[in-house]
Amino acid sequence: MNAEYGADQIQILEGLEAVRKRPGMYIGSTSIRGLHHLVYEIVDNSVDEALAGFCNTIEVTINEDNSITVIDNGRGIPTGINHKAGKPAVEVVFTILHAGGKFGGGGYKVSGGLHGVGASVVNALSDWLEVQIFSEGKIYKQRYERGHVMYPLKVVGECEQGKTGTRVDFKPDGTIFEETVYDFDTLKQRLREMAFLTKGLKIILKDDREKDEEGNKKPRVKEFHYEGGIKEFVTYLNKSKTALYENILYFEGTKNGVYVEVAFQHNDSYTENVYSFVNNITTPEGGTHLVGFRNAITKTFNDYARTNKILKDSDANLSGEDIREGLTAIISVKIGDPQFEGQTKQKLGNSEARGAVESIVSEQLTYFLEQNPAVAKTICEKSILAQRARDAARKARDLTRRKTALEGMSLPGKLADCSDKNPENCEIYIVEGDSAGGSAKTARSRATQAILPLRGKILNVEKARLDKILGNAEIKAMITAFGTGIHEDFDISKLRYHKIIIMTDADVDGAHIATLLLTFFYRFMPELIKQGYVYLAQPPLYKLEKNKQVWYAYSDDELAKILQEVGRDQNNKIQRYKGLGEMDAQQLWETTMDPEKRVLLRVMMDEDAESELDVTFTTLMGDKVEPRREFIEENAKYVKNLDI
Ligand code: TSJ
Repeated sequence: MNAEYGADQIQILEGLEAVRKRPGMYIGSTSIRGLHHLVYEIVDNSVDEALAGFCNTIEVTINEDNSITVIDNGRGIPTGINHKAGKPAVEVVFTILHAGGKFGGGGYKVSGGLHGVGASVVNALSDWLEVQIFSEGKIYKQRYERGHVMYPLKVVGECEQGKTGTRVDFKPDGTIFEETVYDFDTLKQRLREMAFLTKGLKIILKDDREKDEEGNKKPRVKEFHYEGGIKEFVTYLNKSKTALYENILYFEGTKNGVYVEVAFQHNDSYTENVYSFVNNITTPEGGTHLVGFRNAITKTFNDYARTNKILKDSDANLSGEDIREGLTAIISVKIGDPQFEGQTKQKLGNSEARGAVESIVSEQLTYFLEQNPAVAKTICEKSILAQRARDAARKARDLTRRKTALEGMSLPGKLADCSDKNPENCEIYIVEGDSAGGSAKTARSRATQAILPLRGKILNVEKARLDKILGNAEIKAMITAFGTGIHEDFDISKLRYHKIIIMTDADVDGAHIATLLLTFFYRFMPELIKQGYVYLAQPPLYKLEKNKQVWYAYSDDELAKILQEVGRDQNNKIQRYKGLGEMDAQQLWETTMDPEKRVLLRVMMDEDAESELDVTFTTLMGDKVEPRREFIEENAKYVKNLDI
């Protein structure tokens, strides 16, 4: 290390030490989610380069040792001396907190979202990190270990004259992250989203850990490249649904310094699927851009319906909700100085974004509707049907509300409730079928375990309107048992059980019922899943008996292991459980319900790529066979546990 590095170094190390001391403050968490965020932080820089118009390909590789390589073909991080810091700009980027993008010429810098961090944070939280820059026929390189510079930036070789770009390799620090194994699908989903949001950009994801049957390296590769950008995003989200018209409505423009892009299409379902983004970062709590979009479509469709006598003078206005029934939409804005608000800083606050989205969408949508009267009519008629159903649903809901108020919250008759009244201690088993429900009632620990048996298949909420859903007995039973209410009435503090456990047969029908239940929770009480209250019970697949001893196996692998241990001979009896009903109460308790012995799977969702969850549900639950076949084919090879 040469003398120039001395003085500055002290201050720099203090900066990055702060990151290592409180990693959660900079990367959100040190869980598997934070581990994946490291990749997004690096890739964001390459996406910025693409947005500035200098890069069209990004390659991300998961290496065999779970280190990550990101390569782009942009201009390369500047290697010249940054005069303020007295060292190469690239070193500033990696060693000074929050330095990303504040150097060099007036490139269009739009990143800076949720955590507002960057390359230096990734560096601080990596065992080692290497950066290479390809520029003017040379390859520059610098290496860091846990944020410390190992040597000054140096030229390590030559490349073709015209080649430019940046390569970063890093290995997350195993003493900081709880988990260090990358999940291909998690990266795949977020990178696909990034590609949709940046039209023309090609993102390649490679997994170098994959082997073929003989154990030879056989990388898994996925490529995302959408010339249509968010228009193709909407097509993708609707692929398992039936669109109401062919067009994807697409509007774009810049106003008040805000670049606005919106794409949407209606399908024949009853759910609203609107995703909003700011600078390519998802805003799950919405914000001003979403409000602007909603205002614009509500006003424009009502104006159109009045002018064209689709709504008569005596008819009430269509509500925003009516117009958004079955709507799939992407709202993407790019803004220089995004302000995030709300509890989790996931809500856009800039007021200029509301006006920009509202005026661009109103103006261009009005024109579109005039040019496409058939599409306009289809949407208005669908909205009017939704309006009527909403009136019916309100009556149904008022009735249930009044009932609960009058009868003081009467619990469903089929529920065998637990005696403990502290929700933290309580769990509810949602059990497939009355017979298994009976065994579970006998087996349970009465103080803390409640049992709610459900009869047969439950209603697919993807395919029914609210009034019908709220009239369904099984759904009503769950809503009253949980105590939280639904949708805008939902109140997590009223939850009566802190574990909601789905217990179904370990077969295809059981998996289907579990998916139907998860779909219901996701659509009506998503916080239950987001906050980790929902679990899947794991009943055993096999029972093995030998010399009056009993073993249970929860997978084929486990059965093979047990057989190896106890020896395979005539007198051992293997029983394949086809359903929960084949177990008596004692067996059900021992294998599936005893908190000391059971295995529960907690249902989690990837909040960094929420749109994918909808695609998974609708692909699995929808009418279209082809997308479902594709999904299963693509995932069967890799998925052992189909988590959502
Ligand atoms: F910062 C980083 F390490 F996270 C990172 C940055 C990682 C990767 C894989 C790529 C990049 C990156 C940065 N790719 N491209 C750029 N571009 C610039 O930093 C750059 C180049 C030239 C100019 C200029 O004004 O001439 C400005 C910028 C911001």
